[in-house]
Amino acid sequence: MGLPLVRPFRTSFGTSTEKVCILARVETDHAEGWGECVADLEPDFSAEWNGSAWGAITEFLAPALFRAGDVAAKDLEGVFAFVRGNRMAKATLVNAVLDAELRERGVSLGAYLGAQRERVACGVSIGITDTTDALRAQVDGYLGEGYQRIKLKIEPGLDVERVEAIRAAHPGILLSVDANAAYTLADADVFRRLDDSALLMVEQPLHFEDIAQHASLQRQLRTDLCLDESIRGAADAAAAIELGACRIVNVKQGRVGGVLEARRVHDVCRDAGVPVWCGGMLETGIGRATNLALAAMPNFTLPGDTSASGRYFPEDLTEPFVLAPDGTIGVPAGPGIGASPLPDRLESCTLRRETLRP
Ligand code: NPG
Repeated sequence: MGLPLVRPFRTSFGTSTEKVCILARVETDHAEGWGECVADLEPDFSAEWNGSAWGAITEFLAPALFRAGDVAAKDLEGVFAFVRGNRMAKATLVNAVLDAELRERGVSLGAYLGAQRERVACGVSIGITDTTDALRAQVDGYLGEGYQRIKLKIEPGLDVERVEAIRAAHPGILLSVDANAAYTLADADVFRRLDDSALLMVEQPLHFEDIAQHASLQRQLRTDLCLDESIRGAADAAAAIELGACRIVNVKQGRVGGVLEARRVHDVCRDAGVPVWCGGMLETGIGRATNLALAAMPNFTLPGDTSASGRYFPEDLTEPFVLAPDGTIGVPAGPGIGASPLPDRLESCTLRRETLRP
């Protein structure tokens, strides 16, 4: 058993009841660093999953890191370039090595990335519920806690009416939907109907490889489309924007190969006048600390999915991240990601451990 979730999280591709992830702890002569892999138990959100990430790290990436010797984090992407894809696995080590480097220098990840705020605006992503009443109750609860934006997961058949019910109950809130690629262009009518609900955005309606189809759908809608799964890095972001496939981008550092590439995605979008926000993958406090630093960069102008620890876990792996009543969470100010696993907590939920040496 991994970390139990406070409630099951259902998306159009499946239901999660626990969090099981790989954590990399790198040790240098001077410091340790932590990186959390965002892959999950199954290859459903993306092609990567815990088994593939474990294999990529132990068989290819860690040996390449050791062969490279005294390598700086900024050069790691080059060291890993011989491995195609496997971005979640690469992100784990890039982030961990960068964390160690920054801890040694006494610099916070936020400062390193050019973060411009000490607190970030937080939204919450709500899984598909059995009933509309249950959804309304969850929305009310999260708004009461202060969350600044509500995102509803949708799937075919559980979309327009659900959204209309929430919009009717809360006319003024920032509201968005996320389809996790569950629709095709033949469903365009669903999204035309959603145009009347004044959504902040519709996230990833179509298959992740359907960039041209997203552009076609965007031309038919007033509501902004946002891409998540489709954006594997800065080049994808530039192409999607140029083709008119989206007007907003969800940046998940784990999905694009780590915080260094995430910064490039941020920059490409900023230069094109496209706002970004920080996505989430039900991360523990390690990944959450990383995301909070990223979300403090200037072009993260929309509230992200960086919710408080208590929204996910009865007990986090780190000291919990807490939402202030104004709907913000503080960016860790300590060196590196500014958070570490609580040793007893980590020990009690570790399922498998492997030590790799040069
Ligand atoms: O708050 O961390 C969070 C979850 C936000 O909805 C969320 N994540 O499709 O973006 C997503 C979804 C997700 C969760 C995807 C887990 C994959 C795994």
